[in-house]
Amino acid sequence: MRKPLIAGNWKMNGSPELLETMTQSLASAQISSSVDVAIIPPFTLLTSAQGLLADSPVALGAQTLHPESSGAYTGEISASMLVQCGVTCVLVGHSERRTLFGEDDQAVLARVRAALAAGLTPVLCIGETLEEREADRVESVVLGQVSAVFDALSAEERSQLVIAYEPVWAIGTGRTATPDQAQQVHAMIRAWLSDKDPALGEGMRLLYGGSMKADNAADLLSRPDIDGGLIGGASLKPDDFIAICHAAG
Ligand code: 3PY
Repeated sequence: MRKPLIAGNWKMNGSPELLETMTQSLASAQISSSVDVAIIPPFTLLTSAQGLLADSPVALGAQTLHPESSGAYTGEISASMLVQCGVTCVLVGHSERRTLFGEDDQAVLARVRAALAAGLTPVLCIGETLEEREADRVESVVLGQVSAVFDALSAEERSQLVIAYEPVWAIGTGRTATPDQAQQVHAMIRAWLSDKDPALGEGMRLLYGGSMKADNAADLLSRPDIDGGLIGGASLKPDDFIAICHAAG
């Protein structure tokens, strides 16, 4: 039985005030213990979040990391620095990192390795563009992104990951994949993983991301291969984010 995970990716948004409101709202929301919840604010809020979440089951995540452990990398943050801030999971390969910051599969793999070495859970983000979907290339693109990472890892390392399928055409656009479209891709990813190792396929949490909102979460989360959500805009609104967490419980 896979435990659902609802993770809120704040991107380059948020403030100390939002962090305080969000953590207080989550604390009083009585979210079922059968759901894992994480918030992923920008780097500048991690230390405050660590303090505010000290006695909370809500986990703290980061949006990216640099693959090196230290050195002359102006503006970058290493895995061990994230650990010092109480971070336990980190997004790797979000489509905005891939398209806006040129992170290719090798760069993504290097970050996954750095996260694993520091004991962080990498949340590997994958997904096709609209052009790729229309060219009937969903399977080759998505499985290409998965295999670029999974084929390079040991069985033990693979089992530490979470995958987030985020069709690029549904990110920040208000468009959402239909539950059937999302389930179809999730099932395909799980089949690929199961083919490698049945226990890997059975245990891997596959999150859906791309405009998951309070009003479509229950439908998406009811599908057998959708094990949670990576939430964009709705994760900045405490009531909406909490409604999604309840829909997963
Ligand atoms: C979105 O839903 O917009 C996301 O990119 C979540 O990561």
